[in-house]
Amino acid sequence: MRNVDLRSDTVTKPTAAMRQAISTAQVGDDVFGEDPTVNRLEEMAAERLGKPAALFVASGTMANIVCQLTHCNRGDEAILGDQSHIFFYEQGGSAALGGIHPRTVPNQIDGKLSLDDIEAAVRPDNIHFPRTRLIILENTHNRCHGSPLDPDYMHAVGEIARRYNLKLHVDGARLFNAAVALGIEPQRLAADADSVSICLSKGLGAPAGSIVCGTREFIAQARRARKVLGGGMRQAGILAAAGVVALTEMTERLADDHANATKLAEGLANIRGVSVNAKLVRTNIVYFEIEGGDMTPPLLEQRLKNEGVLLSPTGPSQMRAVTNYHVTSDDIEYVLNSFSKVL
Ligand code: TLP
Repeated sequence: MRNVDLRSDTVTKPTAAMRQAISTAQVGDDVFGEDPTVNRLEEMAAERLGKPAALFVASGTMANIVCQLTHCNRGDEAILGDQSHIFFYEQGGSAALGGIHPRTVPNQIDGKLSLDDIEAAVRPDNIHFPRTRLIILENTHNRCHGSPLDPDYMHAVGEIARRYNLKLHVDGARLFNAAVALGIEPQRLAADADSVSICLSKGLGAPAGSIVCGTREFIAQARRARKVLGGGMRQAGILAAAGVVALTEMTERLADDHANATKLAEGLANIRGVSVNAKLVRTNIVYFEIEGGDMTPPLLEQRLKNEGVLLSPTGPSQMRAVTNYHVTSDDIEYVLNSFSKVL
């Protein structure tokens, strides 16, 4: 029986080239700034994102909290989407650890926040109000069909941030997916951001790690935030070595994941009992609804598991499938056949 794991792109295992790079990595104490492989990865990432400096951190969640702690003081307010990963899936860490007040505005279906909503959420100076400090965008947007946000939109939000003297953070866990889908260099999507995070351990396949990019001053402060969170990782070059391979060898092939996701969505659209809008699928994430009958996401999850197909329930009638480099076009056909069989 096949094993097709579509629960997330986080399930990807390191490639042979990564394991090779790990085994020969030069390392040192990164808290002293002496790990040559971490330093190299940070330089590479900063260059790819068009920022002066970068910081290697343990995870996407750590990247986001490090950036928020660096931009905001306790009691400051951050404007972010009501479907954003930071608001939805990070335990309210910004409030719990940073005393940062989240001000949500609705995410549109394509992951954007309306410019009017953002502007209306900026607080005037008033003794009753928290101080608005930060705007946060997510690109691609996980819970909004993996939609890529385009550079014109990023720029328009950047203009609002500059007009009101706010900072802009971009949760770019899948920024390379966005760049590949839009056919542009990733730095165009980072140009308006004061900080941008990217994940190495999702579609890019590294075993762990994310990177934060920004100005030298910002990264110096972010390094302090990382340390207080317990993220000073010493001989982290062992992990960074895989990250170097991720950035050099694994970005362009994301187009294959996107093609497979489209194939999956188009195939699912023809299966009775499933509803999906294949036009919304532009990267590697497919959300679909289960319609009618007695079928529920946990039941379908179990039946597909019996066929060797893994995916995640994400709501009362919603499920998510995420393509990744272990999943071939042939696997997608197998998955579609499995759906037809069990539904
Ligand atoms: N997303 C995971 C789950 O947490 C939902 C997934 O399977 O998609 N930003 C975005 C946009 C993310 O999608 C994720 C992980 C993170 C941040 C956090 O990254 P990690 O898991 O490395 O802390």
